[in-house]
Amino acid sequence: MTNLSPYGQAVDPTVDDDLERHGFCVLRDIASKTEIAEIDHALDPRFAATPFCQGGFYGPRTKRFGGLLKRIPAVERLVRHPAIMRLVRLVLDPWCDTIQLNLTQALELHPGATAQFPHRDQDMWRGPTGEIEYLVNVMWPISPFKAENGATLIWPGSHNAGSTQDAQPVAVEAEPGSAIFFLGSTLHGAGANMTGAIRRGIIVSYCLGWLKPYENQWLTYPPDAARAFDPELAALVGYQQHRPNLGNYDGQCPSILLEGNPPEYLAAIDALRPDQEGALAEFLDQQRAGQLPPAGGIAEIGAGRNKREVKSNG
Ligand SMILES: O=C(O)CCC(=O)C(=O)O
Repeated sequence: MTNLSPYGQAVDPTVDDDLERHGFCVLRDIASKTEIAEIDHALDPRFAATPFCQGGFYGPRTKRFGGLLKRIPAVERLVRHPAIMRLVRLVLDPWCDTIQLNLTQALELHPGATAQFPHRDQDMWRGPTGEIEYLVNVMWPISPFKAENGATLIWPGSHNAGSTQDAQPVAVEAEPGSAIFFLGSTLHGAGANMTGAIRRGIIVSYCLGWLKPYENQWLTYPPDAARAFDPELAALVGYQQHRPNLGNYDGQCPSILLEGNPPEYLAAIDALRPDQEGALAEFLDQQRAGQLPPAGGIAEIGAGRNKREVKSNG
């Protein structure tokens, strides 16, 4: 069966295979060139007013700014593109209850920019590596990405705990309307811009809902900004709980802040996963029947998917 995205294009089945084998894939022509040209135009005034970055990682010949959803509303179409969201969920869903937006950033690589320090984006968190994918990244070329103007360099096979010894990067060339999708564990960096023209792109990244995102989404989109968002977009920028109860506001889902001023006194309400609801119901039944579990029993709530035994101190 052909899987059609709402853009009316068939979803290319080879992308999943590329992503698994090489740690990246390119989704060609999934947005219209007109749509990208409009976004490009909308970026002009802000780039003109934005100073160059400071520091060797960002690069002194680059310009960047975030918060794209409040600055250029059309970026929502890229952020929530169905073909992208399908892949995001495929990679991240096994490790979390909800996914969240990690970053939206517009980036210009000016003539003379040197190649960026190769890095893995997930290294900003200090968790175990080689087991979990914490993040996925999407680079949307706004100008054509060519080897000469600094197309993103990716080390194929460097994902998970892949070795990079003797490995060579590939310059991922792509046209506006295509998306370069890579894992948080994939080694990459911007190439050198050896042309006389600016290379422009938009980075959108998504991470596990229980992590601190790179761009502070709640400050970038406070309730006054997020109120105008579609509820699914608001959830993506953090107005949702990650069960159990993570990211609550006075014990409730933070989306209550989008409905106006919440009452001063709120009842905290459990937000638990079904498996936790089940364990809790069993516990409460036992409690009601006077069969309290012995001290040192199994604590299910808050133990995540991998149940952990909690030792009693008593
Ligand atoms: O501009 C690019 O091609 C990659 C940028 C990047 O990886 C970064 O800024 O962390």
